[in-house]
Amino acid sequence: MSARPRSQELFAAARVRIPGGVNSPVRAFRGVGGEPFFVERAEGSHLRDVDGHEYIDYVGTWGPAILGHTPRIVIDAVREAAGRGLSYGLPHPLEVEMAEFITARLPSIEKVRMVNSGTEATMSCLRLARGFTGRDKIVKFEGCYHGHVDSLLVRAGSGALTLGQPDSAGVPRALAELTITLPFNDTSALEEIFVREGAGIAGVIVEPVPANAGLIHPLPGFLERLRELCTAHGGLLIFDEVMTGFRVARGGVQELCGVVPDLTALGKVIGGGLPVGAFGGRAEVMDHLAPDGPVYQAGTLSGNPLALAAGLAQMRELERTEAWSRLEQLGAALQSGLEAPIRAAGYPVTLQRLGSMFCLFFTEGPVNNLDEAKKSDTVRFAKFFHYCLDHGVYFPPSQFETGFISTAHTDEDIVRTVAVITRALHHAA
Ligand code: HOZ
Repeated sequence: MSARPRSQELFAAARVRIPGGVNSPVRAFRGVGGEPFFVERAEGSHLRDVDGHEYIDYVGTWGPAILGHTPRIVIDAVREAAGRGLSYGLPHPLEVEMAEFITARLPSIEKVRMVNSGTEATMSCLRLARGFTGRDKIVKFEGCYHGHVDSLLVRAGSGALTLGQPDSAGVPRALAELTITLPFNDTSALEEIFVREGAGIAGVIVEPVPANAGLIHPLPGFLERLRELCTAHGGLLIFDEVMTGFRVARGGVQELCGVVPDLTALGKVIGGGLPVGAFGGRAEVMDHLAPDGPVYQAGTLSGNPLALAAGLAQMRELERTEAWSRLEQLGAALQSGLEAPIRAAGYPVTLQRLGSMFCLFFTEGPVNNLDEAKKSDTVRFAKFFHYCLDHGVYFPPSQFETGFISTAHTDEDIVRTVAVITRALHHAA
C-alpha cells in the first residue's frame, strides 16, 4: 500500500467538518475500503496527489473531462468569459449559442433549458412530464441512477447502490409509491406494466445505456419497444444522457440507436468540467415550462456564462478534432489488450464497453441488468482496485461505476494500463 500521509491528514480533518469527509461521488470509496487520496493537480490524463503520487486517471471527474484535465482551450475560454463577468441573471449571447449548438446536434431537442447539474435536469424532466400529461406515475429501471431526486432514489444505482442505500431514507413513502421500478432489458415486464398502469404513467426515465451499475448494453429491440409503448399510452420517454450525451457520440446514445425520446437530460461533458445540466425536447412539451407554461422551474445561476463558455469550447474542440473516432480507437485498444489477461485470470471477469466508457465486472457476462451486475465479486474488485491505485492507475472506486477514457490518454497510457491490470487480475485471484 502506497503511503499517503498528507492525504490521510487532510481526510481526518475533512471528516470533522464534512459529512463522511467528502462532497463528491468519491464517497463511493467506501465500497472498496480505505481512504481517498487528495488531489494536488490534474493535467491531461494524469492526476497528482498531495503526497506526490501520479495516476493515470480513468474517472475523468466522473465523465466531464473528455479532453482530459485542464485542456488549454477550455481554460482560455473560461478566463476570457470571467473577464466579462461571473454571473448576470440576465440573458447573454452564450445562452443562445449553447441552445443552438445542442438543438442542431440532437434532433429530438427543439428547445432546451440550462440548469446546474444532472440532478436538476432529471428532476425538471419528471415535473415537466407530470405537468404535460396530468399524470403522476413515473417508471424507472433498477440500477439506473438519475441524480438524487426524491422520486428517483428508488432502487437507484451509482453511490446509492455502492453504499447499499438504493432506497434513500428521507424520501416520503407517498412519493416513492409513485415510482414504478422494472428490471432493465425486460420487455415482458415493461409490456405488463403498461397494460396495468399505462393510463397513469406520466413518463419513463431511462439511461439508454445504463452506466451507474457498471456499464450495461440495451438488448436489441428493448429501447425500440419502450418507445412504442410510451407513444401508444401517451407517456413521455425521457432519456437520461447525462453520462452518454456528447460522450459516446456527438448525439449521444439516441444517435447510435435511432430511438427518439420526448425529453433528454444532459450534463457532464456539456459543461466542460464546470457545474452544468440541461434538459430539452419537443417544443410542444418544453413550452409547458415557466414562464410560458404552468410547470415551474428555476435557478439563480442557470445559464452561467463561465459554465457555458467551458462547455461550448469543449464540445467545439471535440468536433474539430473528430474526437469520437480517437476515443473509440483508445477504447478498442484497451479492450483488445485485456482479452488475454481476462482469459488468463482464472475467475470470471467481463469487460463491457461503449466507445470511451467501460466497466470490468468481476462476474460472468454478459451483464444485462442490475441483478446480474450484483453477482460481481466486490471483494475481489476491491483488491483489484487497490492494486491498480498503488501502481498508478485510478479507476472508479466501485464495481458499480463506469470508467472513462479521454482524448488526452495516449497509446502508452493504454499499454501501461493493460500491464497494470494484468498484474492486478493476478493479484486479486
Ligand atoms: N453520476 C455520478 C457518477 N455515477 C454520480 C454522482 C454522485 O454520486 O454524486
